Amino acid sequence: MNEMIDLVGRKVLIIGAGKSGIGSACLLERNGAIPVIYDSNENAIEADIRSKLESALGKESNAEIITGVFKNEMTEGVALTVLSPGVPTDIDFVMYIKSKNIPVWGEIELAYNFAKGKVVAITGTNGKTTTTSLVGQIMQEYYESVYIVGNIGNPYTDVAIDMNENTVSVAEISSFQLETIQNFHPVVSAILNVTPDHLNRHHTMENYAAAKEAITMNQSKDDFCILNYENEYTKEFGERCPAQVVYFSSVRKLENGIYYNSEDEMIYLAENGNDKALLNVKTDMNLVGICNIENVMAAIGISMKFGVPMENILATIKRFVAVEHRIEYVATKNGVMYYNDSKATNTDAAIQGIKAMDRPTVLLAGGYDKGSEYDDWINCFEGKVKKLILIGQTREKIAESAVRCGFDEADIIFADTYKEALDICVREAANGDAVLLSPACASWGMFPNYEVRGKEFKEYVNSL
Ligand code: UMA
Repeated sequence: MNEMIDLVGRKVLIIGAGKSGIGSACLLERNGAIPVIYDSNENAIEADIRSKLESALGKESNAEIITGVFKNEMTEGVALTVLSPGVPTDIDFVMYIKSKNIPVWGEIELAYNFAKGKVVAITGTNGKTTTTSLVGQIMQEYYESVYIVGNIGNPYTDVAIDMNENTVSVAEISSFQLETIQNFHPVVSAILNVTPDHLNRHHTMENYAAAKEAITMNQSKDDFCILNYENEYTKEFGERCPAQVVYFSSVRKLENGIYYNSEDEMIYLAENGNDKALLNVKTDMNLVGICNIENVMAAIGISMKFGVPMENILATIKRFVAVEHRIEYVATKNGVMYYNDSKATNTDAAIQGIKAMDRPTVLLAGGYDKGSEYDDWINCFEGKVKKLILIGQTREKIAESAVRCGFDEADIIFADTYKEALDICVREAANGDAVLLSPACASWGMFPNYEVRGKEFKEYVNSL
């Protein structure tokens, strides 16, 4: 607990009544503070928020709940404000709270002040969820008390008070969450990559990069930071990072660090020019694509520096399967490898899916029309897509875009139902090919959500 602020019997203003806000309110109430939950959504219903809170708390709550327009008097007697990650730090009422010298923490900072044990924290524009899941599994298979928390969808505040001195917290931390930390101090951190994203919130690339960099702000040379040598930003940051840096590279041999050699498809650990082969990316990993080779290298760096023996790290990597619905390998049937990338509900995500394929691919795509443009995605096919099977509302639009980008019209097939599309995929795929479900569209209209779309794909493949 932060000794500067005694919260027992004090009011704490929590902004946002989503997962983080409810987690924060429970943690505070369990520790004797009086939560005041404020949500600026005018349509938010106080009774619904109370019911979510009380079911999480397991008893009646003393919290005050306020929705709609912010009123300055809400800050009277408030000892601390806790922001949910989705609340911008520069909006008027937050600026007002700061002007009253009321400390403003994020949900991560609040949890950290109650948590025990050690933290490893992972950020980056892409790959954080896979890397966090993999590091989480490596830690869970080696240590007794491990929690996987943060942006991955499990609020850190939900579990902070269950921890002990030996707990390891593996935290996925977004740039939003990093804007509001103060004492948060991971012993090992990682910034996987920084490319333009969330600029509506951070306004400039510099601000966005600075938010990511903040993951190291309480680190010293006793700590470690794992960085991508092939990302312009993270490479440069390594030169001024306060922690000891371990680089990974998917492109070149490093003198010190972890690198991938595409010639023999092996990942190496280099220490002062001495290289040790760790694993083969084709036979020792169930994840595909350069992005996942990078995620695995980062996970090796994080776990190794935290103290997990290399043989344990490698054993878990061999067992680890992809996060469900993200370029998830399903099975090989009649020599055809099937991948479920149903979570690719937009073209950016679908680009990662197709890039991960290393063989002729029958691509199943299409779905609900969100008004997206498809050219950038189609231009990433790079001759790998041998047939494009299209379903849903967007099938004509995708086909038009494909033909415009030079894809052969004869290789586009429309299906009216999902079952028909799956049958066509099986028919069109030959020994040595891949079938990839990576729709680049939301599932609505044909499915309630992308999970159902992915599960039906897997059921179909497994029944072949
Ligand atoms: N709200 C306000 N005022 C505002 C903005 C929001 O009152 O100005 C209210 C909304 O009306 C809503 C609540 O705040 O009731 C939502 O809070 P939130 O957006 O912070 O969402 P949570 O449910 O608390 O979920 C958050 C993360 N969401 C965001 O960062 C937007 C989740 O990441 C995270 O899993 C969760 O905390 C647990 O830590 C999601 C995400 O999209 C998955 N993250 C982004 C990403 O991955 O790219 C950063």
